[in-house]
Amino acid sequence: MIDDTIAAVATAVAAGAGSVAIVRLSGPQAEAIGRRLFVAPGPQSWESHRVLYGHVVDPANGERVDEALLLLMRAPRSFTREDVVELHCHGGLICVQRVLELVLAAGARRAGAGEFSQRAFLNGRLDLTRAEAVSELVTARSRRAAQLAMAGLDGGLQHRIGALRERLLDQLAELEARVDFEEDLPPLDAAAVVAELEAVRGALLQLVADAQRGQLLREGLKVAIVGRPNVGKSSLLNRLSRTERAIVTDLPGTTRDLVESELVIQGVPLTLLDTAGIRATDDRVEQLGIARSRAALAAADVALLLFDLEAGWTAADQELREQVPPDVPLLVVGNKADLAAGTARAGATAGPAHPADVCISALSGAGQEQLEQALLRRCGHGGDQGLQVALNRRQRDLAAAAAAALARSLEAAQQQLPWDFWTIDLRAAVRALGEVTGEEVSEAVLDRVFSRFCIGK
Ligand SMILES: Nc1nc2c(ncn2[C@@H]2O[C@H](COP(=O)(O)OP(=O)(O)OP(=O)(O)O)[C@@H](O)[C@H]2O)c(=O)[nH]1
Ligand SMILES: [Mg+2]
Repeated sequence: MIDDTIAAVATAVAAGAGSVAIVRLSGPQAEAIGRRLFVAPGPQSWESHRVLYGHVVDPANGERVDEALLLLMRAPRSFTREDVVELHCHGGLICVQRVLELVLAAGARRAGAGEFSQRAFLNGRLDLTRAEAVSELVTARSRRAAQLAMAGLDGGLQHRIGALRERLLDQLAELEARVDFEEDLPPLDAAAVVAELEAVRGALLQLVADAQRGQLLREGLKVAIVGRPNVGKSSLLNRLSRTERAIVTDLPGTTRDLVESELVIQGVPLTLLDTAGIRATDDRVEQLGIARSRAALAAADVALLLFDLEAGWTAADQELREQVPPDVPLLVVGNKADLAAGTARAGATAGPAHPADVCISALSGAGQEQLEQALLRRCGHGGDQGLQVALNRRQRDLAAAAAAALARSLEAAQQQLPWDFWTIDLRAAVRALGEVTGEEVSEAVLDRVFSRFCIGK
């Protein structure tokens, strides 16, 4: 039983930003604390789901701390299914922090990360997949990621995983009955059980594969732009991100540090990294920058190797290409197509003289669209048509574990082992799926899941 009242600022907090900020309380004392701190003039009554107008007042000295609205939502008709009070204060930093301090002084406890959602889950308002979807919706970096989160919030994941788990439970019940009462029951159609386990395993493997695409939409990818000095890496970063983030000059060795820029291409969030041009140099600062370039290359999800089409594909470019770690997908891009003759037109791919996957001009923008397409393809993004729900990492690992357990169960079937050998792994699969939705989940796991949420959610 939860008997304390938690409070936190539920909106983003920044100096001078946002005209309204919300302090949210949840728990048995929420209304009492609200009544202590909030003075509503005139004949306004404290009804559930009604907005009151008034002031937050410091009970110690009667000082008006903020002009605010108060929204009372009595249990169980609230996000947490507890009594909830929201104080809609003025935004920024000062007012809202003072209001929160008063709320804490009046007996509420500062909420931990994800604690409101955790209560909503514990009180049966949300299953675990929906609670996670709330967090994903808040942190979505692209429109598609937000759409997937909304699908999760609508229960798309819970239904799918729940239905697969039910099917396994049906088979488990049949098998376990045979373990105990084989002679009293009609014989079991082993082939039908195997077919059903295969079907569920197939559906799980499909969900795991789709998770990869969802991951991309959700978390985005780190793309490191590398190449020799002066080939136009910084110009390309500026072009793709439509900013003047990086300094561009005609001097080789301009960029010394990593420059990061976030962008969204066709709904996929990407983090672009501009790096120092790689070459042999005696300049100490440049050497340090180049070390960072190499580290960025090693940590990238995709490497974009840029070279100068006017100068052509040189031995130094080839050397760099060989330094790209074999596990980092590579896109070779020829730049300065406006200066190059012949086949190196913007948008064109490899010609006899160069191995470019695509040619562009960072200066004019020609070939940009082809580059973006090629980049998404290299990221493994084959379009997201048909993707309605996507598991997050935690859910994907559990679905994969369930599929693996089913494979072991099917192996026991193939070897015609007794029923109880089938059930061991089948039970493990059921448990893993129960952990996805939260039906079978330990407190430690729950704490880990919710601690990734932001405060106030
Ligand atoms: N004509 C032409 N010039 C370009 C193009 N892209 C970049 N440049 C020029 O090439 C020079 C170098 O560009 P940067 O973007 O600074 O090159 P960089 O690869 O970041 O260079 P470092 O930071 O020194 O490694 C600048 O004078 C740019 O204006 C292009 O597509 N066409
Ligand atoms: Mg540069």
